[in-house]
Amino acid sequence: MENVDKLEMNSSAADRRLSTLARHLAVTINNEGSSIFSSPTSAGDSAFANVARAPEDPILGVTVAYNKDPSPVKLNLGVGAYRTEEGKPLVLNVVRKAEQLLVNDRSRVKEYLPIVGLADFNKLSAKLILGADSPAIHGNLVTTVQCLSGTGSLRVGAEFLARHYRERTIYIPNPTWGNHTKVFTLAGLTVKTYRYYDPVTRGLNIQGLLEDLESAPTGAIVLLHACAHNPTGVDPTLQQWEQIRQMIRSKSLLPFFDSAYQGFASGSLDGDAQSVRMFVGDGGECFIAQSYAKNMGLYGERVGALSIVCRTADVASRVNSQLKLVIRPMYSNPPIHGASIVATILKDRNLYHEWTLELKAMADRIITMRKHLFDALGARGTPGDWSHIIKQIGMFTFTGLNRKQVTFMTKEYHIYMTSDGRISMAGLSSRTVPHLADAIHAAVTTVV
Ligand code: PLA
Repeated sequence: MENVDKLEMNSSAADRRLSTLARHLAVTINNEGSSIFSSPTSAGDSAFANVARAPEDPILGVTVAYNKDPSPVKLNLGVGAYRTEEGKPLVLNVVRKAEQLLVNDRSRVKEYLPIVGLADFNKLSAKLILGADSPAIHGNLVTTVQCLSGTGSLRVGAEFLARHYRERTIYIPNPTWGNHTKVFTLAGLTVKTYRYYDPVTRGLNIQGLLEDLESAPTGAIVLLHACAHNPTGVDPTLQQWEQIRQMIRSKSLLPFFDSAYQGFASGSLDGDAQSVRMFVGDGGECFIAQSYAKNMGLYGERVGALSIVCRTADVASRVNSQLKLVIRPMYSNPPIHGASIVATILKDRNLYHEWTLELKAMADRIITMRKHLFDALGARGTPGDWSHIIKQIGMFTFTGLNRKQVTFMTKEYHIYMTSDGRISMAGLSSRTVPHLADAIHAAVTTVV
């Protein structure tokens, strides 16, 4: 009998997922003005003749378009990927060193990792975000699983919540990283938004944010960007974080932190973890998805971690057992190389120190680019207040340029960026700032 009940429960979860998927696809397809039933023109007898062409991803598709452009002056400010002053991707020195150590160690093998990943990596990742002296870690209240970078960590966390948490609505900020809605919807959660950014002040709409959280149903999940909010570059102050924390706890909402930029906002790993630590410090529960893509430059290695902070050690260990059931049928277990690099760096005092210096240098270069761009627009007398360029935090500037102006800049200046006017400051260099400033000036003065 019990098994039958379980089966029924599972099948209704599966139904829910299927209908969510159908809804999601319907939206995508309608946006494209076509339908899966539209008849093909040249697909012959293919079993997939009715597959509609999907649009490119709004962020990664920018790189696809950039790669096709033969112009020598083209500039990719779409995806958030760090570039050097020479415009080249950067492999951190400390990463090269760690890789050398790994290669030289002949005792290392390529066996499968456990389902939850590399144990050292998990422990060190929790320590990195929560702090070495975190009582939650010392009390074994935290369970951490290695996942496929930030995205995979969000997805595993969302899948767990869809199966085991009573409230299936997640509130995400408006705007937010474009993939959040898809990750959470396809995991079976219902996505709603809370007010975040005020286009008039180009700052945080703290009033709207608090009101929206106040009217959320008790227990709802709330997605928070731990630091360097993407795409706006606007973060709450510590005082505002405290207001948010109080609201979340008073309504028994469940915080889910997305920490994709630790160290990139302020240049300090501890500084950028303060929001998360504030929430963990109050003894309440929370989820944290960590990515090493940006702060260690390990983009393509797909290294990340999901930590769930629970009330008791016993709950944490039961949660861990269920996370394994989420992961095993999805990708069985995570890859070994990137996590080994991270663990090598995090556990060695000298390598860790070297990493913090390289990270600070990346953060500082981004801040310098902000200043250069701001000055360059000032020098051109570009109409408007551009002070948000130097006020915003992290990898991106949310310029305020509209879709038409973005299209103009791409067409006339070969500058690639997302259509919401977000530019990756990490993709700029002293050499390319004048070109961008010229383009923005032309867009603002000729396109409304
Ligand atoms: N969360 C946020 C807020 C992000 O901005 C990104 C990456 C991720 C999670 C996922 O990163 P990961 O899976 O690679 O660890 N956002 C990028 C890239 C940098 C992307 O869209 O995939 C961006 O350009 O917005």
